[in-house]
Amino acid sequence: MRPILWALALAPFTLAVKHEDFKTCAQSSFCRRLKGIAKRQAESTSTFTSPYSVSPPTISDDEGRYTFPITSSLYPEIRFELRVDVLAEGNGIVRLRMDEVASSTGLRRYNETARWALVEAEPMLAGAGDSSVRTEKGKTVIRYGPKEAKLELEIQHSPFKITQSREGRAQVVINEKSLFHMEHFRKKKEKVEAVVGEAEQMVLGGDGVDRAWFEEEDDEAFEERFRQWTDSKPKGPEALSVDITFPGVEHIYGLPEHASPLSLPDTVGPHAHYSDPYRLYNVDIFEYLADSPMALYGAIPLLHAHSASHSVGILNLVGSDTFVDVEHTHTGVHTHWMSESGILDLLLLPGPRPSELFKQNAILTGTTALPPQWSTAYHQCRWNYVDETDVMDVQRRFDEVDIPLDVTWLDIEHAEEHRYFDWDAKHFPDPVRMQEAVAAKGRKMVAIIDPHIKKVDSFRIYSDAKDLDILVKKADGSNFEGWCWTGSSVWVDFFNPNSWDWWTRMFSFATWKDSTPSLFIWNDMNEPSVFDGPEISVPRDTIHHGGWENRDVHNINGMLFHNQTTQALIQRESPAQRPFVLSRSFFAGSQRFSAIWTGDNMGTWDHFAGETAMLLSNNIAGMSFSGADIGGFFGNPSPELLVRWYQAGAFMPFMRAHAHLDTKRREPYLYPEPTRGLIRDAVRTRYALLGVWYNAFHDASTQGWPIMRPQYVVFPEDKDGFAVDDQYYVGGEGLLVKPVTREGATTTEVYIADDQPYYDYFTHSLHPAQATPHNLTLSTPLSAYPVLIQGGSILPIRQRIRRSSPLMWQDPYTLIIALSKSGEAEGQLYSDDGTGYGYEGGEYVWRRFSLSLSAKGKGKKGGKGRMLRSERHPDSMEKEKERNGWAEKVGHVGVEQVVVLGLEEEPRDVKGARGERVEWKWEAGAAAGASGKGEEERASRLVLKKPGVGIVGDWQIEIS
Ligand code: NBV
Repeated sequence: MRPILWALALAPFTLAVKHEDFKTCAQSSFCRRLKGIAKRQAESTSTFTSPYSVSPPTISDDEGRYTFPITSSLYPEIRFELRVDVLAEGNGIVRLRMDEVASSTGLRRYNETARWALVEAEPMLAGAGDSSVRTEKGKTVIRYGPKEAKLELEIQHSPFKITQSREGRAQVVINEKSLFHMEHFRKKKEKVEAVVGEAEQMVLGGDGVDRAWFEEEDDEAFEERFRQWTDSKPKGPEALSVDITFPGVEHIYGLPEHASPLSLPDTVGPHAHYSDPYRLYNVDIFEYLADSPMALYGAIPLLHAHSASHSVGILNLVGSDTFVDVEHTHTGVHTHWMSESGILDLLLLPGPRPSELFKQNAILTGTTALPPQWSTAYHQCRWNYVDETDVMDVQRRFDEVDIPLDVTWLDIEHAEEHRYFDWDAKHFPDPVRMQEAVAAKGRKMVAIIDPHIKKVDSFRIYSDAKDLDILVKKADGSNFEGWCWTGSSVWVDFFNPNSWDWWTRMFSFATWKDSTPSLFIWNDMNEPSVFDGPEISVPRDTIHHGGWENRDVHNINGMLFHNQTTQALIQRESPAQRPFVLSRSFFAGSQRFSAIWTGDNMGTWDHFAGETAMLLSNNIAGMSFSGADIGGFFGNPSPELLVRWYQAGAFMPFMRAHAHLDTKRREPYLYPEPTRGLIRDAVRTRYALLGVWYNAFHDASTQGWPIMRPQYVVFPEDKDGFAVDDQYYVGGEGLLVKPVTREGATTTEVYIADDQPYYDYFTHSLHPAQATPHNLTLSTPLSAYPVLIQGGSILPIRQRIRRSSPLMWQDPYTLIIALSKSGEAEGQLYSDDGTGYGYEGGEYVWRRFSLSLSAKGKGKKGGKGRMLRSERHPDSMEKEKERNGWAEKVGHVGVEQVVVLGLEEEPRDVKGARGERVEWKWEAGAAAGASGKGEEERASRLVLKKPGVGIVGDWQIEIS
């Protein structure tokens, strides 16, 4: 091991992030230059106007596409072009693209981000009649979208400004602050400091702004140093600045990945919470801070701007290093985006509610792929399970203590000298035997495949990739080499299409003989992490396919790696099985391929507490299949913290425990009671609710809905909930969760925004409906945490928990029905084989359950006259007439119990599907403290035992 590796492995846990490894805005020449404009503007006493104008204002109309030439008065000889596309889908999505036209230098800006991030790089344009354009004095106005929405894009010619409005109200304003600037390509001799002599300073922009004012002197515009590294910057300055204002809103959300609150606090101005902008630059950051705008492993340049009256979104397709300043004022929220390179490719999502923003983003970047169902269950990871015996021990010991487990993970030490694909034969002499033994318990394994490739000719992955000439290159054309776990390493350039088939072949069972269908993949370190590189990554001037620099594609790079791994897993079997790949790095669109996790968190209360907001931010940006290492990667959490983390983890879309090499072993079975029992309860709760999770994943995969939904999404008009980011709803399932993240907390407050009753999921105690938003104070000793069922919901749960989720496929369900204040409820159950693609052809069962007042019971809120129905879900396209293999397979799966919470009185009769009398048990509700012991109010419970119905086919049960 080289010293740096020792340092990583042995670092004491009290160390915090190494700030010096990562650039601040002030240390990045492009950010300095662009922020300089904003600073000078803020400090100046006179107003200055943008030097850019739409000139001349000629417009070409080509079926929803409008093209505007643009010029800058500072550089009259340089031509820019703005293209406005009105898209066919999404009720009024507009795409704005701007680029420099035919630079005399022959250089081009990177314009392919959309190709990787979007489902279709060129989404369909609206038809000619779907938008109209008029040019009047000094402006051009495009009308588009649904008639009633009255969406308009006003392009002010000079100074250049774009305003998007709905029904006459401005919602997004671009260049309101005159910070828009696209640095044009120039030869080094023309660089700003050289050209801004006396004469040049006479070239003025609007209001006397001169070139020097707009482009401050910068010695590092053509070559930049950071610590011991020099960035050769062959294209010189090519940065892009754009200010985007959201009038009339008080909150903006998004821009993952940051360890920051969901509602993004200011980075500039009098209320700045952070002193540097939010940074999007995928990096491997060691011991990251729990509250910081610093860059992390992934980047999604998407924002929601939200108020009680409207929501709008933007997706800024840029893959280069990007800093974003945020400032709230009484008129709205201002953002200032500063990117190192690339064109402007900005999508305006019109909303007008969060629910529509999700659909609009899904149209563009796609939805979460429906994962194999087992991957929504519990994963046990550690760096490292050392050998086959260790792995088999884990299986046995989980069984012994009755804690379910679906997936056992192997970290980097499983590979010989970290040559991924080659198993360490000493510790894993027969990987196939091991995988099969694990699979025999209905379980899976995940092995890590990192992107660094050991540079030794005897390693086939290296020699293949070298021969195919698909490696990332240095500026001089030679293969880039860097240092990572493997020692001296190279990296495949997944932008190169020649790498794709080859990578797929590496995962075929014929090539990778030590793999089986129950082995899945973890792609770590794909920012990529390079131990001896600038900011622990590849130098920006390394070259990818097409001659693009890493600078241009940096944030997209990790997504290409995990995408190709995903494609390889899909192709290794016929018929294809659903893949599972966990990635650390991600970009807009990653949700189509993989799950992600929040990387190397610390086993501390502050990290734990911040995670909910981080996961919510991922979720609203499309990346729903996200989780955080349970227990924290670094450090040794106390039993209390670990229990709380399991309780929270049971309600994260991706549920995995993981730990650093140097931590004490912390598999749940190692703990004495009560810790072990409390962890068991949490994991088993996940398994009981797997059907509910699958419903939420299914909605995410079809609609783009987030799985974790923050308050502003569920209650978009409830202002008091807009900043709440420590509780959330699970999909549209009516489950409200609040992790207990305070040490020693014996009570926890939950915010309730609506006027529905809520029922404790575990105890069925009742929190009666209240007319106005309020806080509930719940008792949360270590054994308890707030999971509430919103009145009006039906949850399909399972009471029998087996050692792994696939073994539960034919176990019966229990329907938990939590009545709304009007005495009704509804829910759903989506199921399919959980692993294949048969569902795409209609091989699934999708039910809608409802409990409604029947005609004779209407008006009487009591227990009379209700009908519980199971019907085909209205959106279902499942096969009914032709053979539906899945429906046949689960035709015998029953509903073993129905539990109705909140009926006002015991029914007189319950008739089953065939008119037979169904047996029931009735427990009347009880007022708070009824027995004098201070207990909470209890909901009434009607339990229908063996109601004689199943999960396939229509039925109804009458409760009268
Ligand atoms: O592969 C080792 C670790 C892994 O366990 C962790 O989850 C990753 O985020 N990996 C990072 C590399 C080094 C960590 C210090």
